[in-house]
Amino acid sequence: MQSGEKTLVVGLGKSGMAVCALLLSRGAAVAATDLRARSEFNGALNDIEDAGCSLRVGSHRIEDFVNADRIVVSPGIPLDIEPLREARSRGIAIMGELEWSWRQVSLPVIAVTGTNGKTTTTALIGEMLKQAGRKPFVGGNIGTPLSQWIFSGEQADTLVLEVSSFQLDTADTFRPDIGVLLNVTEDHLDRYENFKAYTDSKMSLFRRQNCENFAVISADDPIGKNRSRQIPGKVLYFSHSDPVSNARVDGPVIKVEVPGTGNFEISLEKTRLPGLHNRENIMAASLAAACAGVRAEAIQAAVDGFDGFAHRVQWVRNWKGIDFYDDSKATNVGAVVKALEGFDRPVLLLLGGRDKLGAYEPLLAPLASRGKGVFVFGEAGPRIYAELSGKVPAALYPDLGSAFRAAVSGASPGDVVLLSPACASFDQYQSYAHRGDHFKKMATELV
Ligand code: UMA
Repeated sequence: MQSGEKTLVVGLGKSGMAVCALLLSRGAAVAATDLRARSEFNGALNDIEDAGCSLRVGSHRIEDFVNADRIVVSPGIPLDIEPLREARSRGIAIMGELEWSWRQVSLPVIAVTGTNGKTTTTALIGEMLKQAGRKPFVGGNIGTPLSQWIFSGEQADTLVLEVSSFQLDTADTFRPDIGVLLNVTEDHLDRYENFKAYTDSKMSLFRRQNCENFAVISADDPIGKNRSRQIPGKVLYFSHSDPVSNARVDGPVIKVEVPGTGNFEISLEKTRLPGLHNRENIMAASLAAACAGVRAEAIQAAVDGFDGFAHRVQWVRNWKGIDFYDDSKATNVGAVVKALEGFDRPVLLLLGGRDKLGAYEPLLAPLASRGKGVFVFGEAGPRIYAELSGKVPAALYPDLGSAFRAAVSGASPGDVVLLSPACASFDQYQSYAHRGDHFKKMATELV
């Protein structure tokens, strides 16, 4: 960055705030803009303003965008808003927080994307590296933006990053040494023109890779598998069933074969990560860690010791023989399919929230074998109900509370009551965590 150049930061959530703080600490000229009104920030703007950031809040103005030398956008900013289009037409460099911060560091990068499982897999890779005595930074879309970690001044020897499609859309030169694509199913169709555009975004993780880099792909995912031929790096596959994959489930173990590092087995006997989808996450993480030079003992120790995350098929309690699971993080249909496939008992499924406009029809197959009832709620309720009713037992409720009460009264000992909503939470909650906490509270208060 040349001195005197002005950077405009768009969006002042976690990503934008961290970019501003880092740039300001380096004495750069920084302007920032956010659609939220000043009063909504509750004083959070004070530090960057005191450090010299010039602010425009409450609206975006085209002149701020076209007067910048460079624009750093937060992942949640739609890339087709008028001021960005205008800046793009004038040749002003636009990049995302991930791209910008990646350019500031030179450390090996392991990047994980996919519609579902990213957070668990990213954290598990981090644990495997730690078990091997390494010092990874684990972050990105998982919670701590890379720029925030750089600003903190903490040390690391490897970056393990969860990467979203939104971040990839603005990451033109980002090149992970090891890239992991877990799966691609419908999501974010409210932001992408169609499923192909979303798929292209996910595949762009690999576009800058060279023949020295690794790509870890699911052989069971048709999108990843079919498009893996385009990947310039060394491709390693994981699979539940494909016998020639580099990692595959074989009874109670995962067999791993990575050229150059030898073959080993990882036992699944002690893992506390439930369900088939977590087998995939463990396989992908094991391959990525092995590519990074982690030995089998460290991988096994991480698999045995890892507890998983809140709101991801998290067991809440058993009440009168009924198990309650909180999977509020499942905000798309693919995640719900995977959650359902993890159960071999009758499931009463709580489904609904803010619609992301994908099809709900893929739920029918897993529901046919274990769906005891679907309790549909929230803004998306009527559309989901219209798609599923008549094909599976379904009923419509105004909110999660009433859907929950109906599910509990229909459940018997041995059943599972599962909140796995397939929708965003913002129609009735602040976040998926807020929604999951409400579910957990209702389940814990049952007497
Ligand atoms: N804003 C504008 N103009 C607009 C739209 C939004 O100014 O046109 C402002 C909003 O008023 C708000 C700010 O932009 O103040 C929000 O920016 P953001 O949505 O990028 O929020 P961050 O806090 O920076 O969070 C982002 C990721 N958010 C999204 O991708 C939507 C977080 O992922 C991520 O954890 C964080 O960076 C740190 O890397 C969340 C997410 O939902 C968890 N990700 C999606 C997913 O996982 O499916 C992709």
